Amino acid sequence: MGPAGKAPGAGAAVPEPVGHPRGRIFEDPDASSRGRLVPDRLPDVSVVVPTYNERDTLPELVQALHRALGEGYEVVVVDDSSPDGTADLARELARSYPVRVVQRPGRHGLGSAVLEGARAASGSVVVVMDADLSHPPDAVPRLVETVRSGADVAVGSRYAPGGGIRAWPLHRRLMSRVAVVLARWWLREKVQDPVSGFFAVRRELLLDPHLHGLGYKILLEVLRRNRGRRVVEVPYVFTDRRGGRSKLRPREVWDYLRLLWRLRRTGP
Ligand SMILES: Nc1nc2c(ncn2[C@@H]2O[C@H](COP(=O)(O)OP(=O)(O)O)[C@@H](O)[C@H]2O)c(=O)[nH]1
Ligand SMILES: [Mg+2]
Repeated sequence: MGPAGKAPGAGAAVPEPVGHPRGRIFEDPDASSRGRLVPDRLPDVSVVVPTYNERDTLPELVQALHRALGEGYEVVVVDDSSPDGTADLARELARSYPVRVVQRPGRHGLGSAVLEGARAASGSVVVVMDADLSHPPDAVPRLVETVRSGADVAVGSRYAPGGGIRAWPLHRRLMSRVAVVLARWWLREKVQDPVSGFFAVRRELLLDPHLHGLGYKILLEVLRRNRGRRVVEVPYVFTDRRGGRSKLRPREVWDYLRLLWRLRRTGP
């Protein structure tokens, strides 16, 4: 039994930033007094959004997620101390929306940001998406429902029937296709879009200590570690980013090849 007078939300103290292995979670200190961000129960859905210089689109993304999800959700922004001040902007958004910010001291990559976000998340379902509006916020409820109705992983899929890609430069389409072909051939992956950056998953699958989060394609690792579990593809149409610039560097391409190699060696 906990000590008396400590009911959740009752006279809660101003939340302190919570220490974290690499990042720190920042909560808006005013939020508790307004009650808005201290729901009676923890959110069931956590949308993890890794960011590096995404000021242009983050506010619109957060608003659209709010329209799509209404309540019972949180957005966990994992920012690698973007020079453009994305983390400060996210903290401002946290005054009006259920946004939490994990700020890491340097750039550590997308995959590891997703894992860090999942560790900080409260929801039993975690949705992962880009900040740049390439992944449609109004498709998030479908991904969540798919997991709620029994899937372990719901993959937002550009290559399943009904999915697609709009306004993406030819070289990006080609790179994406090659990445998919490699994963399906080298790892015998059955999913049609195993390199998607848009997916929902039961949170505990992302807490697996064997995931290393190398490079951009964390979904591929999750799929590899969870062979035999229920994976459902949910088609959606990807559109090119609506602001800012792609963070994909040659290094991420190299990391992808290393990841493929590693997964083949260590996988089931
Ligand atoms: N925290 C964090 N986020 C990153 C990093 N690299 C990319 N991102 C974010 O990951 C998402 C995907 O990156 P993006 O540039 O859109 O890649 P693209 O869609 O393949 O062109 C975006 O929201 C980026 O801001 C990183 O090193 N750290
Ligand atoms: Mg993107």
